[in-house]
Parts: sequence; C-alpha cells; structure tokens
Amino acid sequence: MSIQTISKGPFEGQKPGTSGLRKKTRVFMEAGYLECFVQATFNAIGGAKDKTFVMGGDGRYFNREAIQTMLRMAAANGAKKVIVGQNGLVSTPAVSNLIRQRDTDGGFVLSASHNPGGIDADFGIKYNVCNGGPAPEHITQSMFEQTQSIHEYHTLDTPDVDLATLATLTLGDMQIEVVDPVQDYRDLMAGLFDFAKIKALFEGGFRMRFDAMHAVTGPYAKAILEGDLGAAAGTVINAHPSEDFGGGHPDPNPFWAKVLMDEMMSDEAPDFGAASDGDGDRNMIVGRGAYVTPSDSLAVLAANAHLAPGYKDGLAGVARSMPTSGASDKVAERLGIASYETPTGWKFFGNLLDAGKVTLCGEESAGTGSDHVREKDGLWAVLLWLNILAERKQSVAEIMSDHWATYGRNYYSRHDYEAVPTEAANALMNGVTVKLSDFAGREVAGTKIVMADEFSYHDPVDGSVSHNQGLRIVFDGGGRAVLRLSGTGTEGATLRIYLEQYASSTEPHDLTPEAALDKIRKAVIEITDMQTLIGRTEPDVKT
Ligand code: VG1
Ligand code: CO
Repeated sequence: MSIQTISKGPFEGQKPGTSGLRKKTRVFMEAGYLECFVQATFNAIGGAKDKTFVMGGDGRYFNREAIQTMLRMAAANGAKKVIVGQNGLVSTPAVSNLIRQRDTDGGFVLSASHNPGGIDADFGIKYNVCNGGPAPEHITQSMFEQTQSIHEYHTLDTPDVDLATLATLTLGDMQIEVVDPVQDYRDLMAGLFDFAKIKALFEGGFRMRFDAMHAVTGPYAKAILEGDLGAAAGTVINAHPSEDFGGGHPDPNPFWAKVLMDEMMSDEAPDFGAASDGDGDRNMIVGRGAYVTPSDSLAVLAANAHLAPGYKDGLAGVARSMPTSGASDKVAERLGIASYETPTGWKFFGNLLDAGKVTLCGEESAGTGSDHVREKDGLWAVLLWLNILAERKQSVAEIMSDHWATYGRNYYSRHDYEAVPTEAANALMNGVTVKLSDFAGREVAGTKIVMADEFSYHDPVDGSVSHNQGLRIVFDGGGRAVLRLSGTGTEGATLRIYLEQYASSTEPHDLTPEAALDKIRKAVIEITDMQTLIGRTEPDVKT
C-alpha cells in the first residue's frame, strides 16, 4: 500500500450542504484532487475497512480513469468489496437500487448529472449512504471538515483492472464484482409496473420516442422499452453513452432536448416522448403537442399511481421541493393524504421515504421518484406514465386537460440566470432578504404581495432544521415567486427564479405560461432590482 502526502493547503472541496462535489473536469484531474475527495469521504464515514460499496458513473469523460483510482483507494483503505458496473457505468437510480438490494454500506456515483461532459466541461462525484440515498447533511458536513484538514490519502500501486468483462476479481485484499448495470434495475421495474399491459399498448400501434441524450439511460431504455415492452426498434435515440454526450447538455428539458420537442410538436409526432439526463435520474415527459411540466407530471403521477401494480394500495403521502409548483398539493388534498414541502435536493426526501410518510416525491427540475429507491428515477417516471396511458387509453393532452379541469392548473416556469458574478448574485439575494419583512401588503407591477419569507425546513422525522433554503414571495390571486442560488453550478453563480400562477378548475387553462406568468415575472424584476445589480433581466434558460 502507498500513502501519498498532500502538499497543498486546505483542499477546496465540497460546499457544506451539497451532497456531491461538482467541478470542472480539469480540476478533478489535478494531481491528488479526486483522491482527496474520496479519502475525505472514507474518513468522514469512519473509514472503509471491511465495508462494501457500489461504484458506477454516467460514462462521461474521466469516468474510466476515476473509477480505477477509486477502486485502488477503496482496496488500500481496507474495503471488503466493491460492486462496480460493467465498463464503470451505472445510472444513479440503479446505484441506489444496488446499494439497497445488496445491502451494502454505501456507494459512489460518478456524474455531474445534466451538466455537459468532456475535458473542458464538468465532472462530479456523489456519495450515497446505506439507504441508497444521497448523504444527509451531517455526513456532508463531516466530509467538508475532512477536506479542510486532509493531508494524505491511501492507494495501491497496481495496474488498472478489467471492467469490460462480467467477473469477480481481486485487487489487493479486496473483491471486485463487475456486474451488468441493467439487470437488477430491470427486475425492479418489472415488479412495479404492468409490463404485459404496456406491451399490449405498443402492440396496438402506440408509438414513442425516448431520447437518452447520449447518456447512461441508453442501455436501460433499450433493454426495457425495446426489449421487454416491445416498442419499435429505433424508439430509443442517442442510446449510446458517449464521453461528451454528443457535444450537448444531457439535460432533459425543452431547451436542451429541442430535437425531441420539435418532433413531438410536429405533424409526425408519436404518441409519447420522453428524455433522461446524464446519470438517468431526471426525466422529461411530452405528449403529442403537449409538454408536461415536471411539477404537473408529479401531480398526474400522484393522482394516477394506483393504476400501476406497485402502487395499487394508494400513496402514503407526496413530497415536493419548495420551488416545485403546488399542483401535487392539490392532489394530496383531494386524496386525503399528507403533503410535504422540502428544500431543493433529493436528500431531503430520504427521511420521509424511510419513515413511510411519503410514497412519491418530485422536484421542478425534472426529478420524480418513489420509495422504490432513494434517488429520483428518470426511467421509472417514464414507465409509470406508460402504465397510466395503457390503463386510461387517453392521450397525454387529454390526461392533462382532465387533470386541470379537476384540480386547477399551476402555470409554471423557471428562469435561470447563469454565470452571474458571485458577488452580484449575493448582492441581489441579500438585497431582497433584508427587504422581505416589508413586502407583505405592497403592490408591485400591479399585483399585491401577501407574504414573503426565507424558507427553513424542519425535518419532521429527525427534527433537524435547514435554514436559508430560498426566498418565497406569495402574491394575491395564487401567484408565487421563488428565488434561490444554485448549489450545482460550476461557473460563477446561477440565479434561479421560479414563477407560478394558479388558475382554479373553473378558470381558463389554455393561456400560454408566458402570458399567465407575466405579472409575476415583472414583479420579480422590480423587487430584485435585477437590471442594476446583474445588468440584465432576460434569463439564459427558461424551462
Ligand atoms: C439542481 C436542481 C435540484 C436538483 C439538483 C441535483 O440543483 O435545481 O432540484 O436536486 O440540481 O440534480 P441546484 O442547486 O443547481 O438548483 V441532478 O439530476 O444532480 O442529480
Ligand atoms: Co441527474
């Protein structure tokens, strides 16, 4: 075993409160950088000795080298075994499943999710704990503390191991099991959904397009959609995971999945379209001529989940992240089940899922999932939609208009201002924060503020409190704006502004989101003094 000493000062590591580390790939490739993060993680969890881990990534540039380094370090730190995906590939939800199915101590996901890949793009690593979910805050805090004092890491001086062949190998005293990353996940899905019914839907001529965005869900979607469910060959496009995701952003939203969107809005559109992100935990749902916002998707899934065998007994409750629209709350209210509002980030759903308080969870950022794993799950959401479509025998557009006629519609849009100088972004957020308490009752851009606050979350299971989770401004007549800074960006600050306007079941549901949200948008521009502070009012990306 070799112990490497680190000469640099405090390692600039993971921000406290974030469950993984995301940086430019070149930063991860600096001598000792990846190693420091991995060693800090092992130290933070009380060492790796005799432990079993899962490892897998989304196949982006540096995945192959990083996983070899991490295997050597796990062996040098005394780990008993690592279960690793063939060629180093495993989707995030499948890592979560393997951690749970194989009863391991935890796992590492190598991904920067929806961020682009390549030597000049992004890389990331996330540590998940034994329930299969992202490390909770007390562990990420301890990881952060470790990064501040780390001065050595442990590794072996051994050649790379063969990850191309399914086999059980040894590295030092550690066992490495190279597994098919798809199989266990595929079995899990077959147990939750009525595959026969979905197969019959495809046999009846139902057509679908799934855009894997050159990322990790390609092999999963091919095996399940085209293999098990009999969707036509070619249903899954961009199915081969590539190191730079075909030069695009593997971010499933109308902006980055434009090719799919264009097809779905055309005369030749198939019945159903979907996409997933780099590591397979996000999803986009679109019907023929009908884009479904992630917030609406969560609400529709909550209202119809009982149609799938895995959820036939109904739901314990539904949780959504704070910026996610209130559409799912309306469903929970009618079903008479609990609804929870958590901070952004999947780790906050973990306790609620473990305690059996909720069955479904979702985020406005294209994340939906359930208690089957402890991560959001892109393909799972697509399969649940397919199961619902197979049962209801209606189009996506019909399901949406039915839904809005029953529960009302939450018009919704997120505006991202990217690469804002950090100081300017902080000045904007601080400026709003100090004024928050004076907002109630004020008229801005022709609309009245009812209440405004900074969101703090009190975890109902372990009693922990998370402060500073974004600013909420609620307007008269069902409008809401949320402001927060991204925790996953790798360049300057990303300011996210979330706009929402509720229209009750009897109000019109056919406005464009732009029109329905215009007042709230103008109010936010005025409240934040955006033009002065960041020099613009137009976002880079609207989803
Ligand atoms: C973003 C999303 C958030 C999501 C997170 C990780 O965070 O807004 O909802 O949980 O990405 O998603 P932020 O802090 O940049 O807004 V991904 O697919 O890593 O796994
Ligand atoms: Co992701």
